[in-house]
Amino acid sequence: MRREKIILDVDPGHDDAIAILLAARADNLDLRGITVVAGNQILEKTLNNTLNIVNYADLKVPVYKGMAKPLVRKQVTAGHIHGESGLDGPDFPSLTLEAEKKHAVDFIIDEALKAEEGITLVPVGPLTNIAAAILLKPEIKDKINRIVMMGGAYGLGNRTPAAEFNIYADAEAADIIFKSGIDITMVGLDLTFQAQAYPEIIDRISKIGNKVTDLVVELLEFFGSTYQDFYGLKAGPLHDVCAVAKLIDDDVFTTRKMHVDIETDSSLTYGRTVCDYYDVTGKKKNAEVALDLNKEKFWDLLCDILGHYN
Ligand SMILES: [Ca+2]
Repeated sequence: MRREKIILDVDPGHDDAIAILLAARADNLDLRGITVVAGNQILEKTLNNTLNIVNYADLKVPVYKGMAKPLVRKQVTAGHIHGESGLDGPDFPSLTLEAEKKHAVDFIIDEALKAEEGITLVPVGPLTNIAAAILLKPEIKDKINRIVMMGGAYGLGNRTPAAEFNIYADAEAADIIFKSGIDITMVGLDLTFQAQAYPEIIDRISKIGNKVTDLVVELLEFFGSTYQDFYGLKAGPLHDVCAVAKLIDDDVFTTRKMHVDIETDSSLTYGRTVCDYYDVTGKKKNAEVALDLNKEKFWDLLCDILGHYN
C-alpha cells in the first residue's frame, strides 16, 4: 500500500489530541512529523499538550514547535472550551520528551522540498505555520499535493456568529492558504458538527478498553461538558478528527467544489470563509468544501484504529 506522507499541524485541544492518535496509527498514512502552533491555547501549552499525547501513547513521531503568535492580528485562544491547560481533564505522567530543535516552519519546508512524490499538509489549528512556510519558501507550493484542513464554515460560526475559531484566530494566514493555488479540502463546522461524540459513542470507545481509549474517554467527557456549558449541545464535535478521517477513507464525507474567500477587513465578519456554494461569482473554485458525514463509517473507522493500540 502506498502510504500518503503527511504533516499534521495541531494546537491541542481535545479533538487535536484524538486526531494525532488517529493519524499515527492509520496504515495508509506516513506521519512524518507533528508541528505545533498557538491556537486553542498559547504555544507553550499546545506544545506541552502535544508532547503529553505523543509520550502517553508512545508514538515514534517527532514534534516541532512552531509559531507563537498569528501573522498580523492580536492573539485569541479558546480556554472556554479546552480549559486552562488547553487539554483539561486527564492527568498525564511527568514529561521528559522534548520537541525537536528545528523550527516547525523549517521542518515543513525541508520535508516538502525533499518529498519526491510531494506531501500532504493537515492543519487542524490556525494556519500560521503553513502560511509562514509558504511566505518563506514559495516554491514548496509545487511540492504540496494537497492541504486537508479543519476550519471555516459555509454556515454558522462558532467563535463569532460569522467565523470559525481556526480561521478567526489567524485570518491573514488563512487568506494566504486559500489564495495559494494549492488543492484544498476545507473541513468546516458544517461537517464537523455531524461528528458529535454522544454518550453511546463514548461508551463504545470505552469498551475497546486499552490505555489510549481510556485517555480518549477522559478527553471526550471533558470536551462534552464544555460544549454543554457553552453551546448547550449534548456532545462535543470531533472537528479535527474529521480531517484525518478523510485521508484514511475518502468516502467518509462528501464535498462540493467552490470558490472560498477569507474576510480579513470587516470588524463584524473577520475570519469568515465566504463560500460561493451556488457559483454566483463564477470565480475559480479553489476548495473542496466538506458537506455530509457518513457517520457510521466515521465512528467505525475511529474505533477500528483506536483498537490497534495496546
Ligand atoms: Ca485544533
